[in-house]
Amino acid sequence: MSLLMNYNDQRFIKIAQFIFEEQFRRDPKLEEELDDRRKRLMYDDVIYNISYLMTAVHFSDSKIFEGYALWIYELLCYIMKDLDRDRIMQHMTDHYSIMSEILNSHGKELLTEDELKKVTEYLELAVEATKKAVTEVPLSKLFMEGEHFEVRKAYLDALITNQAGHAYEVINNAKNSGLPLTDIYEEILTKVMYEVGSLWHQNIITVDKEHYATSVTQTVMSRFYDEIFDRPRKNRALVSCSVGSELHEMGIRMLSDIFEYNGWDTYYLGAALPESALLHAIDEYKPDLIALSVTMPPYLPVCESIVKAIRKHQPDVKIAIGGQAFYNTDKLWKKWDVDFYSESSKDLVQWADNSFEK
Ligand code: B12
Repeated sequence: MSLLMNYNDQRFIKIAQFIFEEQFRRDPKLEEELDDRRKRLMYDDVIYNISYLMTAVHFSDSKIFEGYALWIYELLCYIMKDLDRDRIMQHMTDHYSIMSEILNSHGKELLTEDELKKVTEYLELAVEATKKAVTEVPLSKLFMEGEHFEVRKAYLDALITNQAGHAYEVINNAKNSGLPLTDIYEEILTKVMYEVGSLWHQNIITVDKEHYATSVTQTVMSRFYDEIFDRPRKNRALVSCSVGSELHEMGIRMLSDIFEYNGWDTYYLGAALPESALLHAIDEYKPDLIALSVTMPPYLPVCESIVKAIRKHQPDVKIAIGGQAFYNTDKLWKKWDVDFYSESSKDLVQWADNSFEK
């Protein structure tokens, strides 16, 4: 076992160099992702990685290297916040595969056949452990509590690992198992999107991953449309939108879908709708109910002014407000001339169905 912890052994350094160069040769993207400082650190890491592997082989204890593989993976995720967890997993699993190939081809004089067998086996175990670690992110209480945790976790994992097709499959299976649309929207998609926001906030996932999760979820929602628009009508109309320069519109879109599914004719007008356009839509669609959504607190004053404008324009129309901007207020909605506020879309549908019963 000549390689054991002997950092100055020239044969050891040569193997580390081979591994390092081979990884750059196979993956040209690394040149963009790693500046000179990161390259130096990576080179040092190659040497550490081999020494940990050799320690595991020395004691015939695969756990020594597996534990190290998880430790180094989390460390790299922490120090390379600009890279996705999925991408760092790729770095490391490629690295272990290259290590295995090179040790098996260039390490024959240094290691016995039995040791090389262990090298191969332990590196494969490290690949598997690192792949699994991608989705092992800290989860909030809100996410873990309540029914359907398994579905939420499976959907979140699919988003984190860029598997849009699988994400859709998870939701489709939930639907086929009888989960109502409202539960899928509120208990799964909403809570997963909150978790995505929280992971972004903690710098655990990148901005592009958050955008990816958003676009996959929007596509998943659109796949319900055949059913949503094919339900008995109630001859009631809803106009809904987000106000101000608010770009968050998935919540109000979910609300609108739930109303449509419940037999209402919905006019969902998207994000950042100006006041004049909303008043025009009210004249055109003559809704029974208007639902306004605010996520970012700085748009609350715009919402307040829109509520006043609607009241002046159409005193009889019912107005409901909601969205996360109200969560951290001292019941702000009570001070406005609105008919309904809730944190949940489901509550509004129930209230509306009762209020407008003929
Ligand atoms: C996706 C997302 C985006 C997307 C939005 C895309 C889209 N098409 O909607 C984009 C990338 C555009 C975005 C941008 C930004 N975002 Co953003 N975003 C999110 C994220 C991850 C998910 C939002 C979402 O869809 N949630 C799921 C929906 C279903 O939930 P919901 O809106 O709350 O709706 C539910 C209920 O509130 C209710 N409801 C909603 N409306 C109404 C209305 C009525 C009448 C009723 C009864 C009920 C109701 O029903 C819904 C269903 O249950 C959240 C995280 C989070 N906590 O939500 C951050 C989050 C909202 N974003 C945040 C931030 C900071 C930003 C940016 C400032 C980031 C930046 N630096 O650029 C910008 C601001 C852009 C802008 N001007 O609005 C912060 C807000 C922090 C704060 N409190 O101020 C959050 C909380 C992330 C975080 N954890 O820090 N974001």
